[in-house]
Amino acid sequence: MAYFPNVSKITYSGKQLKSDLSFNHYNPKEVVAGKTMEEHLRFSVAYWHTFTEAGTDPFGAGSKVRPWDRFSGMDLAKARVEAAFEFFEKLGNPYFCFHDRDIAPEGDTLRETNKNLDVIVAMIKDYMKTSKVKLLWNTANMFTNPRFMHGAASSCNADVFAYAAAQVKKALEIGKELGAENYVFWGGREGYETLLNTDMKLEQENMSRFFHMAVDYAKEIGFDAQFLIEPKPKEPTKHQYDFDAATAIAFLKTYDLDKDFKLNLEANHATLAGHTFEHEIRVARTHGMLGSLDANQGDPLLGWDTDEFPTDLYSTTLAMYEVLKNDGLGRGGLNFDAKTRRTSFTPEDLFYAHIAGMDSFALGLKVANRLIEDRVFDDFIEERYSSYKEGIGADIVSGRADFKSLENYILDKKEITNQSGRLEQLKNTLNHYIVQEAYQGALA
Ligand code: XLS
Ligand code: CA
Ligand code: CA
Repeated sequence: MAYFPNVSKITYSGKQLKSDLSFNHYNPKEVVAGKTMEEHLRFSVAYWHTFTEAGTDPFGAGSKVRPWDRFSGMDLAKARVEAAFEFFEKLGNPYFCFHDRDIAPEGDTLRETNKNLDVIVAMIKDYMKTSKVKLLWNTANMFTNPRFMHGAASSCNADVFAYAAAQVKKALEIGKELGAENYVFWGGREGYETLLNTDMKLEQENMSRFFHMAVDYAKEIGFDAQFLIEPKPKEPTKHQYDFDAATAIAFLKTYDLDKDFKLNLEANHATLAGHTFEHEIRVARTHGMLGSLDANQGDPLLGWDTDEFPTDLYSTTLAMYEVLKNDGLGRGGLNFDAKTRRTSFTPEDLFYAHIAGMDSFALGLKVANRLIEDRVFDDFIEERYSSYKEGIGADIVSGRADFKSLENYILDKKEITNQSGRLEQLKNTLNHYIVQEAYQGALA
């Protein structure tokens, strides 16, 4: 059955200024810095936004036209799998991601819910035999059902902790069954609204207990996915425990989990935390904790998680700059945790949106590679810190210096000379690189 009859296989066309149902920059087999674009970018489609999201907002009912919506219950779940694999085939994304509750409806008990999951997981496994698409990561939704109102692993209610544990146990088994390369923990409601009713220490300790149990169980069943924590500062709770990359890393180190986890970083979560996407990626990569990326963007005029498709070339370029400097994403990928706007309601919009995201990251990759090849920032930064290469600077870096030797060195020095940081000049250079690459892409 064709759920997207108006769309055929998306291919690279180049040359086009006006975007259509083809790629202008994403050319999967094109080699950049020794690897194909497909290998660098490892694009993934998010099941929830693409196959279950209806376009509701606090003021209105769903607006999205989805051909599978004529079904309900398990039939709907099955129709979504059919639609998903038709979509993957046409878009050519190498990966996808899902929450347990995206793919199958809940039953009256966890046992019934798990039975529903078994049916759909078997169906997905079957499709994966003939499809090229692989599972980048799966995760457990422990935030939609009202039972998680106080959190999951951080809930004040031990029964909820037990429920969450059983749910993740099943999700790990599913990840193993489908060969997931990573497993994500986003703490949907792991946070608090007010300290007046919260035992923060116990909640955080319980979260760490939960993560250790997950690591142990994955080892027990031989599920070797990379575990990832996804930071987010707020929404739905007012304060989320995994606030940002630095907070999540401190948590992981405090509770002796940093060897078993890396981070899944999302652009919109970065900006909600008051950071740029590239800041979060830089923090993770300097700690060796960069796992995977949720590729989207927020709206600078709105203070919430809008999950827009990424089209901001500065953000995609600087994100890919960090990724290249990290020597790639390893087992991670670029997952479009993004939804079409409420007004972009047709099935075809799902393709236009993914094409926009893929082209934006492909262009970002090309620009980032040229910036690195030409050592645009590297040379500048090297020069900027050159005072640490010799003399007193070299003593500081090597550990030879102490407060007394530093005082001795500086006490009678009459003048200190600084160099300009050349911020505006560097930004203008970045503009030139983006524009030139975009122009070449349009003419390719
Ligand atoms: C929500 C999160 C969520 C995670 C997976 O804001 O981005 O979608 O990526 O649970
Ligand atoms: Ca996300
Ligand atoms: Ca988000």
